[in-house]
Amino acid sequence: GQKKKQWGVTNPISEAHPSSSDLALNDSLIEALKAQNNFETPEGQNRRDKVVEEFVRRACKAKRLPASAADNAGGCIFTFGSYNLGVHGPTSDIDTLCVVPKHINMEDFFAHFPPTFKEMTNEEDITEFNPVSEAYVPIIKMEYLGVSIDLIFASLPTRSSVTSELKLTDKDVIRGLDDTGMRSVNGTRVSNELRELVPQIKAFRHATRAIKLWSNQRAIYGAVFGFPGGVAWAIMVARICQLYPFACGATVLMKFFNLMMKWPWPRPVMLKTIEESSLGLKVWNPQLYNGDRAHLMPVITPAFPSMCSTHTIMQGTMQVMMQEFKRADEIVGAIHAGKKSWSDLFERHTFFTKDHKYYLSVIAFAQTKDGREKLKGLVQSKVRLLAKGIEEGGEVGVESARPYIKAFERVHRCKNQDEIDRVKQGSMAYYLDAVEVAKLAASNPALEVTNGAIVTTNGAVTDIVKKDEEMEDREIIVYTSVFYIGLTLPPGPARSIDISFPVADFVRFVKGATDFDENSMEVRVVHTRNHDLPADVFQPGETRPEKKKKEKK
Ligand code: 3AT
Ligand code: MN
Ligand code: MN
Repeated sequence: GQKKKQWGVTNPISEAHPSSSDLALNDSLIEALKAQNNFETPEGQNRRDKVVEEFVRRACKAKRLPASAADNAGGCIFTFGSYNLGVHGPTSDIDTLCVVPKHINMEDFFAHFPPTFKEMTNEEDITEFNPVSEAYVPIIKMEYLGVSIDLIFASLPTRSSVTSELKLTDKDVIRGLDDTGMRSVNGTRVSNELRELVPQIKAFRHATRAIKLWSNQRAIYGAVFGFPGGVAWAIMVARICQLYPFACGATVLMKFFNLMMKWPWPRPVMLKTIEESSLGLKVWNPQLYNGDRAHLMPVITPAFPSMCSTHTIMQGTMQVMMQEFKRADEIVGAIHAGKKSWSDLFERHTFFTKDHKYYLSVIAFAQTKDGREKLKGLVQSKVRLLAKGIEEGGEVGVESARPYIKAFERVHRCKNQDEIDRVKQGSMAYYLDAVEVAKLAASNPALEVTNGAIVTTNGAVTDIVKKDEEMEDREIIVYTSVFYIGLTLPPGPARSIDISFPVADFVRFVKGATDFDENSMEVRVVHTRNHDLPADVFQPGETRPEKKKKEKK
């Protein structure tokens, strides 16, 4: 007989094809996703594909640098991320990788690509262009024809030419790459291999879209905060697809929660047997490495060298996820029974409305907008470690600490140093919401709010201290990004909370970073009660926690 292809490392659980009721549930799932604006419109998709085509054409030309001008095998562009997987939404970016032969190096790329690309492109088509050559993964972030594009770069040390025939999944491609190069090609290699390991791409895409939406709504998305990121969630879904190779998206989704809930963690989720270490490269191996053995919910990337995509998951975030799997499993059971609908599954979390009584506000303060952007990245990358420090330190009075998955960006208008100091401490008394910022700029033509300073028509006023002393009537605009950590206290009578050690460690980490400018930035961690949470953390229609009135005896 015909040899059947086995998907993944075990036999499938079921090879059933969708029943008519499965298909009906799948249709209603797609409707629910559409209602959440999860898909791009056909026009949007069309435009996006055109942008990619145009971008690839220009980018390929632009990177044909002087040294390689003679040959026409100078490199090519690949995509990765949600666009490559086909699970992107209307606001997704397009993640692109430019691969070039050995004679073009990183410096060449950052020196020549930006001017060349700009030269050959209409100025008004590029609305943002920001090369960051010093990043962990050097990147050019841009907005081209209204679409955000991330462009990263890799030079292959074993190739003297690179054409579109290059298969990036070939192991040979990474021979001789340095760490930075390895990181740059890894995203595309993982994404391409993942697509090949999935039995039906359509079911995978629908289920992955649903999981991305669900995990964002439930605030359990993002590696930087100790949850799975886009790739990790996609690998988990892909594994379920392998176990139900003929199932439609809705069925995969329903099986997903049950299997993940019962998964015998820390047994890894993987899509194929891990290729052994070679080329001198480390591969995830809990038998060999203590670090790997410590991973609580390992989800392993398929492309060599396999890594754990979920190494940031902590005790507390894992616990939250297990609860969410359980909740979702119950809801999909009810959906299956016709008692609930998909929108119940995608209901927003209650992180700020119900889950906690005590929060930490991690306040990143900066005098300029640019400073805030820098500091936000820095603080964001450490917030999870603060939560971990609190959890692991056995701190008096705290059982678990859960980071929220996004920062709140705020603008404040202050009169003097005293008010600025209060903003640093979390005060919202001088907070400007977006409407007020616009009003401020419109109402006073003499004032222009730019880049963290009030600029008068006579010239820039940038020095806050000077403004305070000499320009009493001027107002000072300052910026914060605030991260929240929800604390769960042990049951029983309330005890005092002392988290001064992990907080001190965290602040030291942040302030020790090279990007931290002590003259214009500040980072603080303050306690916030649920009824003191600022209004902008709530969605319209949500009930804010209220201070309980003392009961009369
Ligand atoms: P969107 O639909 O774009 O929101 P996505 O999964 O494409 O979802 P990103 O574009 O943020 O997400 O990321 C795509 C990949 O790029 C994921 C990861 O491998 C890599 N990546 C993202 N952010 C960083 C970062 N700060 N440093 C290094 N790699 C990153
Ligand atoms: Mn993306
Ligand atoms: Mn991106």
